[in-house]
Amino acid sequence: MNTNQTPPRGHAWAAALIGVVAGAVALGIGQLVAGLLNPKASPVIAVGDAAVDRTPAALKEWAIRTFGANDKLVLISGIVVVLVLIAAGLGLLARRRVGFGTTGMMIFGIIGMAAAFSRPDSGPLDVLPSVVGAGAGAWALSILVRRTWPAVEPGYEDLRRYRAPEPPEAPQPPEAPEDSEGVGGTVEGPAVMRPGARPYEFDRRGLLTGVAAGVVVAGAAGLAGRGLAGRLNVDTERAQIALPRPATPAKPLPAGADLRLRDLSPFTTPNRDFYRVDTALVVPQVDPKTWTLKIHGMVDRPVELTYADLLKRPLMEADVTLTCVSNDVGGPYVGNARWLGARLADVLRDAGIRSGADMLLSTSSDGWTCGTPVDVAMDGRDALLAIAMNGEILPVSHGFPVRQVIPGLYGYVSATKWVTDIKVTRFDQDEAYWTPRGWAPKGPIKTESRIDLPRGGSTITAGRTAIAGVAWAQHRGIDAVEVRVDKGSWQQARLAEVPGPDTWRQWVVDDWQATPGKHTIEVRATDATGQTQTPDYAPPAPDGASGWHSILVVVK
Ligand SMILES: Nc1nc2c(c(=O)[nH]1)N[C@H]1C(S)=C(S)[C@@H](COP(=O)(O)O)O[C@H]1N2
Ligand SMILES: [Mo]
Repeated sequence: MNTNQTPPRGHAWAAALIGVVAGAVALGIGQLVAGLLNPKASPVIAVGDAAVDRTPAALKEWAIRTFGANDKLVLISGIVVVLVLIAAGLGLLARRRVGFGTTGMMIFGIIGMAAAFSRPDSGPLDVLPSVVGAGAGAWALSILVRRTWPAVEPGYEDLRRYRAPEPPEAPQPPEAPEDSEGVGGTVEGPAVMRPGARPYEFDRRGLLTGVAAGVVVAGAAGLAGRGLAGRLNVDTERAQIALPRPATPAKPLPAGADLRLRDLSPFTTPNRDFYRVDTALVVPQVDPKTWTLKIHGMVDRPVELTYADLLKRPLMEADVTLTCVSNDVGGPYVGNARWLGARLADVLRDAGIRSGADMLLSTSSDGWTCGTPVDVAMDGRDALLAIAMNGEILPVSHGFPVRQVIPGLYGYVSATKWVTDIKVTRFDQDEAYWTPRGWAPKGPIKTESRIDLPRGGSTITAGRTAIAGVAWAQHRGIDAVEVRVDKGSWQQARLAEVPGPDTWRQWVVDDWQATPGKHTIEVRATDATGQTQTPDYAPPAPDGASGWHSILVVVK
């Protein structure tokens, strides 16, 4: 007796296609549910966030070096490509047995669920987008897979109960020839075709309407989900806040702070050009009306501040250059802005730091953490709880409503955006986000300098040429910058003015006589403690890059 219960199989390409469509339905519905509940719980974002959190230092460094500011886009695109391949695979599994495909879909739902649930800021409802999405995807898969099956006569339509006709010549279960293009395969099979149908032909129109319906459902659900997520954005709240007046305005910038050379980084980086580095795939949307900052841990009086409380404090302005520890020698992850905020030290003093505490563990609304030495925050430098940047309420992507700005430390140990919590603690008791991922617990900024012009790798014309750039050694200050061409003697660069030790400093060598040929230009800076930049190259991990920036130019 032949008890073969395998249903007839459709074409492999059709199975892969419906797998992808079912996958799209799963993600679209997942997005819709996420839009209703929490945009960050969308399956792709949840998996992406989980991937980001599991990224070790070396990989993060590589991603930032390779993809720069597009690293998030690349990650999301990578996840989508992998998901498309997996979905196609699920379609092929469903072609063998429907249950294989739907089970596979549910397994991916569970992965999405686990990813959503593993977020530090997740709630129990965050598993729903993945669960409902996977359910919808499995359902779509089980419906669509039937449309890839060969058409059969009435009475054989319940293909789950399909049995191959009895021997004598036990025929193969009708399987699409792998090499055939679409319909009209020529392999022989059981004579159970719909009258008039060609052997192994399936209802192509049925398949295509099913696919089209799936695509429409996925697209509509996905768009609706995004639209719903948009209602949670805080652009309106932000626009309604009037820029408060500083109690202590910054002194006007010295006249010579900006040399105003074409292609030289301007002294103040406009907000729209300011680099952005964070682990958030969806920019946190924090409503200032409900924002609070808790200060607790090793303090005498735990404090909880509202946004209104913060605005009532005397606000001060400071020009501070931020630098990312991931910035390689010559890299772009450094920018300078005028920040407005409340003094962090005053707020901490209100709480009363207990002796023995040496770490401020700050946490953002999305659960990222940052460890700052207490003595740095308290030593009188312009460490701020900042609410504005360059005369504008903080942009959402730069930490609205409130972020930390602390001169002299790399961003990962100082510059918490969307900050909601500061725990006063000890380095031997707590660990911040990047520490277990291979970055140093403490991160004072290393003295660095960068050549902005001429551009590395460019071709320039012979004759008198300016060489210019920026140098930084926050909270120590830059005292000298030297340049040499083709390993010749070091030449002092002219330094621009600075408002203080916490910003970068522009420099220029005005009178290089560029002669035809290839030339190497190198730069090194000396900070106000008298230390000159080491020539020894170190990569960004674990505690910041070192070495001289060196460029090659062709002179014609
Ligand atoms: N909430 C949060 N804050 C964060 C980060 C982050 O991942 N999440 N990254 C830090 C790092 S590594 C840097 S360099 C600075 C960058 O600030 P910016 O994006 O405003 O330039 O933010 C810091 N603050
Ligand atoms: Mo950073």
